[in-house]
Amino acid sequence: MASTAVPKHTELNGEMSSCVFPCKKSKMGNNTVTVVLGAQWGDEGKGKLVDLLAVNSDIVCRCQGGNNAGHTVVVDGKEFDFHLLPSGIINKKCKSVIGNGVVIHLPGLFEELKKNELKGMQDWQDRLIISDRAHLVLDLHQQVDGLQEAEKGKNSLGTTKKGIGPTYSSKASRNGIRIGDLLGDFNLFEEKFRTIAESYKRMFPSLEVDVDAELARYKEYADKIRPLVRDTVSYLHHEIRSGKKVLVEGANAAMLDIDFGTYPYVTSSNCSIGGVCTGLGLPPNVIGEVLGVVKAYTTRVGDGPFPTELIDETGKLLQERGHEVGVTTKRVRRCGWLDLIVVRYTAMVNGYTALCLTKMDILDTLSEIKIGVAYKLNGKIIDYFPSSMTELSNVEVEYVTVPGWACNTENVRDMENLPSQAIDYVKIIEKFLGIPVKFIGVGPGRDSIINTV
Ligand code: 2SA
Ligand code: GDP
Ligand code: MG
Repeated sequence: MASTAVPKHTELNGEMSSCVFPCKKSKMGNNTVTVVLGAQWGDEGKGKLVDLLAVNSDIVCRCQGGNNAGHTVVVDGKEFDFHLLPSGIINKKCKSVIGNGVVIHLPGLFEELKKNELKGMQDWQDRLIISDRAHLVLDLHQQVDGLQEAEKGKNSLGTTKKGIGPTYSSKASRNGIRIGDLLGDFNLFEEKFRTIAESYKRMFPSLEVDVDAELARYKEYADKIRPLVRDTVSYLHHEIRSGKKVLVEGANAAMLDIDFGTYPYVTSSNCSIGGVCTGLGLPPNVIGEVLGVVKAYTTRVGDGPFPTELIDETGKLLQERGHEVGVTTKRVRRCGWLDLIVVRYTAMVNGYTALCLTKMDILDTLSEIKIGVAYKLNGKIIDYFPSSMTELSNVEVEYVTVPGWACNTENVRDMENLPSQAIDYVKIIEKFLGIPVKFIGVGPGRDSIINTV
């Protein structure tokens, strides 16, 4: 396990050098940042782990995605769902950073803040920090998301229609509008807004945008958001230099990564380890622990190939027992057996130092459990993860079948009290991947976790 020792400020003589994590001699590459990443197709329970780790962190950051994400945290029986806000926001001791790689729908953000205020979240104004480099998701991006999906017809991707793809497209084509633009000269913001609206109108004549009304609305948002915005790159570097513990909350998951996921059935950001560096302006040498969150079975919401999918009674049982419904869109999630070929592939990309295995309790009623351990194509085992969706749709999965534990694990809090079959299930995963399982989730609440070390 990588060291989580924090460099002392004095070790850098307290100076702000031109390169903050500079050369080999620096003590700054001391792996002070812990990262939580989804190891499958999302909804593994990242929010719960982040909430748990936030207790020992000073800053929790989101680095990519937008309010397509839905992260659930359950504390004392009260459920919070976070979309744009880092799940650490309910922790009064933690600052929450929305980094440059995130795309922000301001109406959605303020709605989310209001909703959580009603649930008892207080003083978030003192804790929330937003990057001036983050891009804005406009309502028109959300409309375009819906129009593009409708245009694709039966080939639609099953997006959340939160405008994520169109916003990252605007960013990549350099028409995007950043938070900093909104807070600068409003005339320039207006010019950018009109340009982007006209350009999308040309592509989608049915698009409805009341530009003047939108501009008036954004003027108000600018005033509301101004106190929260800063350059988060220098902020984070400064805080890390002064010994603060940073936790990064990945959104979506590696199989939805724009490069490594099941393209085109992916989201539009890098939801794997690279997105942590680019979405926060952190160099790789500050990253220590990389915790992969793995659901004890597999789920997927949206379209695209899913080799271990169960379209039968067992799939239905997992869906129902696991309450597998999208946190953002309320879509029913597809369910299947744990696919270790998927997790091994994402482990290669992300370099997990340890795993958090969630939702073990959902398997409690099964007498037999299958685990996908190899893919075959044309009768032969393949040693790579297919990039072609045609190939992935045609793989035949080889399973190992293990006995279930057929008893309730919800109240188990240590390894010794887990049924032997459940321990064996964990061991198979550890052995196959060569990565230790550090946490095991046995319920949605903050306390429903087994710390294996
Ligand atoms: P998008 O909207 O462009 O990012 O959609 C592209 C694909 O990414 C999938 N996606 C997700 N998959 C799992 N969970 C996500 N968050 C919500 C949740 C999803 C929901 O926590 O349940 O409520 O439906 C998420 N966000 C994006 C999406 O399904 C597309 O396959
Ligand atoms: P995320 O997007 O990865 O944060 O996950 P979601 O919040 O979308 O979905 C995970 C769901 O499983 C949420 O409803 C959590 O409250 C719940 N959950 C997380 N861990 C566990 C667990 O170990 N057991 C059970 N039963 N539920 C869990
Ligand atoms: Mg989710």
